[in-house]
Amino acid sequence: MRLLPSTLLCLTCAWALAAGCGPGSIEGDPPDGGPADGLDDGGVDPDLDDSGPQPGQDRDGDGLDDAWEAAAGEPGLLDWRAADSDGDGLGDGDEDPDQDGLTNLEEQAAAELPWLLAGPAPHPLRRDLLVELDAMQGREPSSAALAGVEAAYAAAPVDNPDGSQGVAVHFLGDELALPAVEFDGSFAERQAYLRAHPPGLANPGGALPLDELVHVVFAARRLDIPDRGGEVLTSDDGDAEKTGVFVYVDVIEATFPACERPVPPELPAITAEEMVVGTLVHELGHCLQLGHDTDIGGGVNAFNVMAVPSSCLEAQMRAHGAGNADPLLGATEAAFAPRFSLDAAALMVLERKLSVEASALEDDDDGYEM
Ligand SMILES: [Ca+2]
Ligand SMILES: [Ca+2]
Ligand SMILES: [Ca+2]
Ligand SMILES: [Ca+2]
Ligand SMILES: [Zn+2]
Repeated sequence: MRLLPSTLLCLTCAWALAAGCGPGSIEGDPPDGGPADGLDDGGVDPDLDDSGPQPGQDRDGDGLDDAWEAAAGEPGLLDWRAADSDGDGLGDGDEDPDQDGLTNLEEQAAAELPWLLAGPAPHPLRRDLLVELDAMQGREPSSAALAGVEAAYAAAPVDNPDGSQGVAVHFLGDELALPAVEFDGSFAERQAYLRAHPPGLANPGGALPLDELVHVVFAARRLDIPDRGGEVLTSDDGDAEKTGVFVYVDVIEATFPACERPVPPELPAITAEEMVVGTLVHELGHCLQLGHDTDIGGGVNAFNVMAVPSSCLEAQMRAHGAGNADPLLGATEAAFAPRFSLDAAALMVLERKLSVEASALEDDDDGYEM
C-alpha cells in the first residue's frame, strides 16, 4: 500500500518540524515542502538532484551516507534526497525496512565490522543475521563450515524488500582461542560463561549493533549429556547476556563421520564438518524463534534442518537431502547440504531473535513449530 503523494508530503513536513529538522539543518538548502515542490516528489529536496549522491556526504541529514542510500536501489524506501523517504514520520536512519532487527543506521555501521568471511556487506533491504563467534582452543570452525552456514541461510526461501531471497549471515570473530573447559551441565555455569565473553569491540557512540549479535560459542562438551552436539541457552530472568548457542565440537568429532551406507542406495558418510554446519544452522534457527519440525503442521518433514533425526536415514535426509528433489521441503540431493523448508522460513523472526535484545522464545520453551 502506498500513501497518496499529498499525504506523504504532509507527513514529511510534520516529522521535520517535530524533529527540529527545519530550515537550515541541511547545509545551505532551503527546507522542503514549499509550493515549488509540487505534490509528487515525496518530500525530496529538488536542489539535491543536480550533483547526485556523493560518498561521505549526508545532504538530507538523516545520518546515512548518501551514496550508501542510493546504492540500496529503492528510492521509495531509502532516498538519498529525503530524510524520511516513506513519509511516515520515522526518519530513514531509524527505519528497518527489511525487518531484520537492524535499523538502517545499524546496517550502515555493521558494514564497518571486521567480518570473518568476505561477502556482501549488511544491506538495508535484505535480511541480515549478525553472529558473534567465540571458540575454545582447537574448536574454531573452518571457513568452509562457516560458508556452509551462510549458504543454508542464503538459500532460505524468504523474500526481501529489494526482490532478493534469503538471509545473509555475517560472522564476527571475537575470542577464538579461549581455554578449553568442559561444562558440568548446570545452567549457572554456562550462563556465566556467555556473560563473561561479550563482544570485545569498543562501540563509540553506540552506533555498532552489538546488541543484535547472536552469541555463538564453539565449545568442547558438557559432561552430563555426553551426546549433545549443540544447544541454545536462554535465561528465565530475561537476562539476554546469558543467552546464546553452544556447538559441542568434541561430541561431533567423536561421533562423525557416520551414517555411511555401502549397499544400494549408497549413502556417503555425514562428515564432522557437515554435522557442525547442520548443528549451527539448526541452533541459529532456534534463535530466530523456530521450534522443531513436529507433526503439528501435518507430519514431520525430515528434510527440514529444524527436524531432529532419530535414525541414520533421517540424518541423511536432513544433511544430504537423501531422496528429495523439492527445495521447498528443505535439503535436496542436488544441494547436498542442510536447508530450511518453506514452512520453517516463513516463521523466522529476525526482529526478535535471541541476542542481547531478547532471551525468550515466543511460545514458552518451544518457539514456533512447523
Ligand atoms: Ca543521507
Ligand atoms: Ca520513514
Ligand atoms: Ca534492517
Ligand atoms: Ca539488512
Ligand atoms: Zn533443536
